[in-house]
Amino acid sequence: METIYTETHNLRDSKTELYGGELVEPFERPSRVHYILDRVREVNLGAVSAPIDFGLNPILAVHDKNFIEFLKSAWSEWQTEGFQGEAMPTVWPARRMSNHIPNHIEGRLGYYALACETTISSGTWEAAYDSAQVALTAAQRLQDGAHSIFALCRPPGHHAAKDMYGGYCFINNAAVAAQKLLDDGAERIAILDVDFHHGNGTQDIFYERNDVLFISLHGDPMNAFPHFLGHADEKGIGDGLGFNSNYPMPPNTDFAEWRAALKSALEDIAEYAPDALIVSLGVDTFETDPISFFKLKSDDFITYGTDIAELKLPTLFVMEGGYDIGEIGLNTVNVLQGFEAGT
Ligand code: 7XA
Ligand code: ZN
Repeated sequence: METIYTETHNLRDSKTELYGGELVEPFERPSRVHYILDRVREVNLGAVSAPIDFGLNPILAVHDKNFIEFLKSAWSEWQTEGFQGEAMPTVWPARRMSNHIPNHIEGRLGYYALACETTISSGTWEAAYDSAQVALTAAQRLQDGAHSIFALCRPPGHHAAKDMYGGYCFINNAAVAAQKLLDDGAERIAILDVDFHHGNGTQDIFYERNDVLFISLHGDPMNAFPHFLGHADEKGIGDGLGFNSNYPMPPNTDFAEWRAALKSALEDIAEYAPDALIVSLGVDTFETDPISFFKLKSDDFITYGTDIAELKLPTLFVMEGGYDIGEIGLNTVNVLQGFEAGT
């Protein structure tokens, strides 16, 4: 399986994350991807190739133009104010407040952020833009006939909504890739999100549409980030009704329980008969992930990769989360090798 990768992700190297009331070194850091790439090379998974630049239009096909303009300029606007730390929101349009988009960067950060752990700093926009290009290039490879492809995206994307960032995400790489496949002729795309966290951004983007089936397996939002989306009763609206499925699961969920949800999701995907499958691949379901509460073991990642291969669909894996950095390479590549073994 080919991997699409660019070292531009290193530009996303923020120094702070608000966690437990402290500013700590971010869990989402460049070394995550270095370990994954090391493992890709160690097992000779396949070629590692640079992305093509598809420009801004495919990003604007799923994101609000003003939001993208904000992401581009937020860091320089923040610096212009003379602030010394990294850019983070401190105020939100909470219940019964106005929805005017403020001029001041402090207000616009609150308007466009869904959470405040994720700072914006030097190089954030450039890395996020290239991460989307990695996903777009991977989508192009599927269109060119590849059966499977790995988009080693960083920063991740599945929390980024049409006009919101947060949860370490800025541009929704999986959504951008799905939209490209549709715009280039596909009729139906399925997105299976196996990251520990609910893919609220992907759900938001496609919630009223029936050309993308979105299914997410994740920690119950009653107990896990993003807390305000990801419940089982969120089924889509309008044309999208019936094309959104959530499988929230409780603390300490083990592989048997998780796999039962996966099997149900795979049946729904098979019935939908998409032209291609996009897997939002986060390995923060691992038993020792520092910010998650599922109990998958390293071998389980091989098993479920093989389960996904049974769909026999052209499949694009898009990297999302995973923070046990010592094991992130093994667990991620286990999924890809499991998939190849089942192909
Ligand atoms: O898939 N999403 C992630 O892995 C990031 C979740 C961010 C959680 C922040 C909670 N303080
Ligand atoms: Zn996650």
